Amino acid sequence: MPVATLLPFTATPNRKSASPTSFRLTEKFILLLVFSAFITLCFGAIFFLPDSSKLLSGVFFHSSAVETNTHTGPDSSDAGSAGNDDRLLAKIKKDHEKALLEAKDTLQKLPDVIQNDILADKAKVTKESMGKGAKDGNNLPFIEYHRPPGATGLEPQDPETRERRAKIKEMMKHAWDSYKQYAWGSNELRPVSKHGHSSNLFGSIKGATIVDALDTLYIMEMFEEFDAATDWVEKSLDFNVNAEVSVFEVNIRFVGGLLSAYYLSGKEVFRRKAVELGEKLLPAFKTPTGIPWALLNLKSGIGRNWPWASGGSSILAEYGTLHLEFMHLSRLSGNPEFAQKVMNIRKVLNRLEKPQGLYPNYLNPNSGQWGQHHVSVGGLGDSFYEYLLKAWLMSDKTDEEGKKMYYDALQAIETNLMRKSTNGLTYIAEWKGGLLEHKMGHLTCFAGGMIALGADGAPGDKTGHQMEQAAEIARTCHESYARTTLKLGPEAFRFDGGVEAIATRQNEKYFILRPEVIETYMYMWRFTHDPKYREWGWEAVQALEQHCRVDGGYSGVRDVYASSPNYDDVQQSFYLAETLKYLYLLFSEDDHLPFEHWVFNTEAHPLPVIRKDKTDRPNEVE
Ligand code: DMJ
Repeated sequence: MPVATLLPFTATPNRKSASPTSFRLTEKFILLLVFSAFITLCFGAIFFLPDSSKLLSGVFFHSSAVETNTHTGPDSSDAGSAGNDDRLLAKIKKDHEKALLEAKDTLQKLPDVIQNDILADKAKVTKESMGKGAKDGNNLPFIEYHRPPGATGLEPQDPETRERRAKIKEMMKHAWDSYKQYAWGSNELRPVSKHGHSSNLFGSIKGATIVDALDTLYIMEMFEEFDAATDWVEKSLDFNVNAEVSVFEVNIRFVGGLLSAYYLSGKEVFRRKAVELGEKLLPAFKTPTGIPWALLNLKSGIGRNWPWASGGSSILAEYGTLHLEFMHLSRLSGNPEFAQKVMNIRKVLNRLEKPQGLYPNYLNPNSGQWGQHHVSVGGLGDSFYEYLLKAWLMSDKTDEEGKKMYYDALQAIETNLMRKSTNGLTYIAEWKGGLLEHKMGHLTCFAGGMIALGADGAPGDKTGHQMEQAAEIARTCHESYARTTLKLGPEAFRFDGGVEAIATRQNEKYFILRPEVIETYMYMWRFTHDPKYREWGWEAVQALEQHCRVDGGYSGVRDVYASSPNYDDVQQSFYLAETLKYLYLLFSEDDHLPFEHWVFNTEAHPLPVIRKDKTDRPNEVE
């Protein structure tokens, strides 16, 4: 059969048109068969198209790329369009393959590596935003604020404790109102002569009491006072001063106070001010070793050390007490420089040989060598050890280096400095070039609380042993109060010449409203719930009320062995920041500023634990 007979629509020379009526039945059947096969083929083709939304969008819809190419330029000819389509398809295919390869790579990575990649990308973005002008604390990266748990606490169940706690709040009100009335805006109050007082530790920065007291006002729920203090910070706290300040004091009181106020209240002004001040402190690190100067002119950025410090040395307790605040400054500003500076201090220390494993109090920032070999857990050394332990706790126990440095140092202290008196009082002596001076400072009494706080993580099976040491130090420090006439502790007490826990030198008999003994009671109470710690705290409250309270606030006294107080006429800012705060917490429930969420800086300013698994929310702890 010729093909022509099978194709009725094929024109033949002799036939002008072909009418369906003229087909035979078999022809009609073949025609129907061919037609339905054609329809089936077209319809089926749709299902064999590639399964890609990208490709489909190019086929069924006009993507913007297709649109652009078909309407512009010399390529809009038919031939050009065809070339364009090929290039487009090739590009789409390439992108598709690249995306598949990346996804495959990602799937093969460990979760940790993926997490690190995310962190690196985030740091890059933050750094770029910092580069766009976040240098003055005014242009900080956005942070969603989440208040950590326990910022305020419930009333204690027990009526006596409730009453005592209310009494401490009343004391805070008296201290604050007096400052407000007689010294508002000055650094501290002279409660007897009733006017302002400024120590040169803060240069011409003003308002130390306001910034130091902010968090105490907040946790005691004195919100009206807190708002007045916030208003002052907003309008009057000024760091643009041409004056020399103590880097350590400004850091622990101002930076620490502002950071705590931010974490408790969420008010941006505190974050901004803390970062602004932190930036101003950075030039202190411009030394050959990166060990910071003790003193810094905030305007010129020129630093120097205390003239009395062994051969121009920096002081262990000063350069070693920046870590907690600077880690938080990096988290809140997105600027890694703060953290880098304090991590470098550790590097320098870890390269040095330590006599008997001990850290001398003096280190030369130019040579990187120790100065005089004087070791103390009191003044000049104290909070360095505290910050090693707390750096580990604040890092959610990830800072293994801080942990190791702390427990190694504590072991060396136990071996070389800790002693028991004839009548069984444990004390921590001072070490001068291998010789012991059997004296313990009021400042050293914080060590009871520190050792208790670290006991749980102690290596080996030393937890119980360290808790005992902490309890013994608390007892010794209580004795130093109990053996005075005013029932307040002397600045330093001795264990030689036939005395135990008593000050023998006139210039060591004063009490300046310091917190360390009460701080240790507070930690011991939280860890043991032994009622004696609350009783000892209450004894101190009664002595403060009887001998330090005056009409215009609270004053230190010159001699705790005298029969009546001789006032020094200073209400220290740390009385509001630390002494009254630790007393209040001693009579509060444990879920108020709980230790698993908060770490106190050395001025008792609470800073939240930085959770290792909450990388995107620096101030959220739960
Ligand atoms: C406070 O400023 C801090 O506790 C510091 O670490 C040492 N001493 C005073 C209070 O005594």
